[in-house]
Amino acid sequence: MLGYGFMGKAHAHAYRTLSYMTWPPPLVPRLVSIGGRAEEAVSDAATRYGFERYAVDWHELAADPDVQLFDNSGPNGIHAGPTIAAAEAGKHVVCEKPLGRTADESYEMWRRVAAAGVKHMTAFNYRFVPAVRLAREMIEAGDLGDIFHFRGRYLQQWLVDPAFPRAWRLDREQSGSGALGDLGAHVIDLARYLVGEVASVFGETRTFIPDRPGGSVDVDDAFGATLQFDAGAFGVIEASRFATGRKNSLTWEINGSKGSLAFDLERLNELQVNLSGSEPGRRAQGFRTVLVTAPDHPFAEHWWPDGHVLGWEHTFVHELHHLLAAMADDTDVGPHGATFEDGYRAAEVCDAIIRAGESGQREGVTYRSLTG
Ligand code: SOE
Repeated sequence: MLGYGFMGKAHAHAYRTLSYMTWPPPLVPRLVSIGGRAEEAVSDAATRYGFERYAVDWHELAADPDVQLFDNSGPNGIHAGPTIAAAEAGKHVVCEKPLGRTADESYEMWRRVAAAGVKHMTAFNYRFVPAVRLAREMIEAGDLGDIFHFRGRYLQQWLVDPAFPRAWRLDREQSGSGALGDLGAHVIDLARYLVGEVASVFGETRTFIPDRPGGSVDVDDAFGATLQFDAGAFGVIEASRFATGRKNSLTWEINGSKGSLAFDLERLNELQVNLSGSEPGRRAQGFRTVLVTAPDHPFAEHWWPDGHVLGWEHTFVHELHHLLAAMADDTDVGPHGATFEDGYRAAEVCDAIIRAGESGQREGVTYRSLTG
């Protein structure tokens, strides 16, 4: 594993938990080595998370003969080099989102890693919320009919304070973009997973505070965009780090000819369901709350009796379990896991939103294949 901060902790927790909660696990993870530049911190992380050793140089991790899966939980600027090197050394790879800092970098990652013939997954963990998987199953089964709307937003507040210093997430060289790639990429991935491919976008970005202690900010603090989906649906999406009062608010709603679904990450065990066609009459119409913890709900087999709710950290358990199963059985990571192609496609949508902001015009989204 490269990176021991927030995401490293979430992934390490998942590897440890899945090895006894999902029974029998597809593979039993052995936490071989963890990498990071600050020796004291990475050595502490190795002890705390249960890794056998640590490395301050990622080349050591990528070349380690004991490593079979390389988990890149590091900042965006070190996604490409180490992940490609590990894949070319024959290791399966999982990389945090956004995959690369730009669509070009993401494409290069997909191309090189696919050519290495290893399994690859972009860590869009919200695909692995049970309510999100249930929504996907319902949409695939036609329960919503024709989809008209996707409405999604991801709101945080941590940049409202002008004294908050410039960190790596505010530096384009290290992060690629701001709220767009960090939060918007999740919304875009969910839009693609639930509704389908995005054909064109219109959008704008904003930077409210361009100068902070430690330097200037050259990424967006917020963005808004409209999406035209291939299949005809209309999307409206938004993300911000300036949404005062909102901590980690990821919400989406989908409206179709036969019904609607709505989700809120801060109530992640619930799916709001309105199947208008099956309601008894207009006066009784409305959304009802389905608690997605029943024995026949997605991922329930790993956990507790009905009603014993899950948390944010469990999305990573499901996600990494899925990847280990693909490795063990040589099955595809997609369509439920996001592959590097999915990571690349989300990046094309992000780049198109930036282009639309610059041009003031609707921008088409074109996707490259591996052959060109
Ligand atoms: C920080 O904004 C962050 O950790 C994102 O990087 C994650 O992808 C999101 O899940 C939570 O917020």
